[in-house]
Amino acid sequence: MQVVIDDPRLVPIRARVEAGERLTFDDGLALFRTTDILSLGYLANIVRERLHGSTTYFNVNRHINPTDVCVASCRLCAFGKRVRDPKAYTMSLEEVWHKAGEGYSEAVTEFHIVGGLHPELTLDWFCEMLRGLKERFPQVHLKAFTMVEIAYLARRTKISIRETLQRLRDAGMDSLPGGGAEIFNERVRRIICDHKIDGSEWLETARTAHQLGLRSNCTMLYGHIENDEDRVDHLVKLRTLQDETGGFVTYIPLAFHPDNTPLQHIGKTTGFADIKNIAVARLMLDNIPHIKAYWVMMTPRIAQIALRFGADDLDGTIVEERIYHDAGATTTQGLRRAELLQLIRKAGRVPVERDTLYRPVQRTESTFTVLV
Ligand code: V47
Repeated sequence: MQVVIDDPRLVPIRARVEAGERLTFDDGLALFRTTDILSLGYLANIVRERLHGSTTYFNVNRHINPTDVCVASCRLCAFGKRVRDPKAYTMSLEEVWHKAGEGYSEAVTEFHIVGGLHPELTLDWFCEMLRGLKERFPQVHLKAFTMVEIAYLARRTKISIRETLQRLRDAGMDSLPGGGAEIFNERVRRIICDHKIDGSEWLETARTAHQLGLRSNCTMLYGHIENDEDRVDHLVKLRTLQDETGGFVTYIPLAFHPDNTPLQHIGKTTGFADIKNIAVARLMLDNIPHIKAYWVMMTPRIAQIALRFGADDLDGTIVEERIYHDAGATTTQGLRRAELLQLIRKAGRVPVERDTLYRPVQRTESTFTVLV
């Protein structure tokens, strides 16, 4: 089929995509600068279908945020609270274990566990939390702690990143989520999250995790004060690390939600920008297997469209989400498995329930088997 490409800047990129060649930094800029969204989607869909056909992944997961106390005070964030804030919360270990079992009857295959940088919770506390979860839910994959939390725990415990990761892994951590990467450019980082580890430390922590055999996801926060160059630079840095380690499983572009943050004056992202960030990622990140349209952040309606613009994953049931809802997300807290199936099928795609590492899951009622 000969599709007409309206934007002449995309014509040479089309040739490279069709030949399976790597796109350059300047290609990335052209992709972010085009308004020819249909051609962009056409190109991203070529790569998406080459890798995954029509298969669209989702999982049955539960988010757990043990604390919202955070020493970092990032301007981008509406979730973190100071330790003495009367609205702040910190769960006890028993509360974490209880929370894990609450919710839908559908048996979850993953707990996604992230929280604030708490000045008093120790590495031993987190190890006990993981051990307790494994004891109670031995079949559930524990995807826990952003690179930022790992680096903070290492600093507070006065041990290396490697040893911190090893101890958490020995206690039951199976992989790491992709949060905290924000945008690697230091100028932007100083404004939106100046108390966080810098971009090179985020990448170095991911490198160490991958060297230990742990897989992780990766993200980029867009739609605040970053420019096109910052976004392309971020994607290229992830791609370069992936060439070295192969440890990233999934990339998730995260749209900035400004409500209740000090950056409230910045408007919300548009559907156009959300779709574009999915498509450009699919085209630039040729070595990262999966691109996730995170429905909480994009809304299920836009996430469904994204399945035709490069995304092959919708994330999961989630049950209870706090980080985006504190920042003004209007989406529901969780989706049922049947709703995810329907969203995918109505987009003409083939749903496949997966575990965290993308092994298909076969279900009978509320139990499951991972097919290896
Ligand atoms: O690290 C925080 C971002 C991340 C805001 O790995 C905000 O499978 C927008 O990383 N507006 C947490 N974004 C979410 C995350 C994630 C989500 C789903 C799946 C996976 C995965 C990872 O959300 C934070 C930060 O980058 N964030 N505040 C905000 N106001």
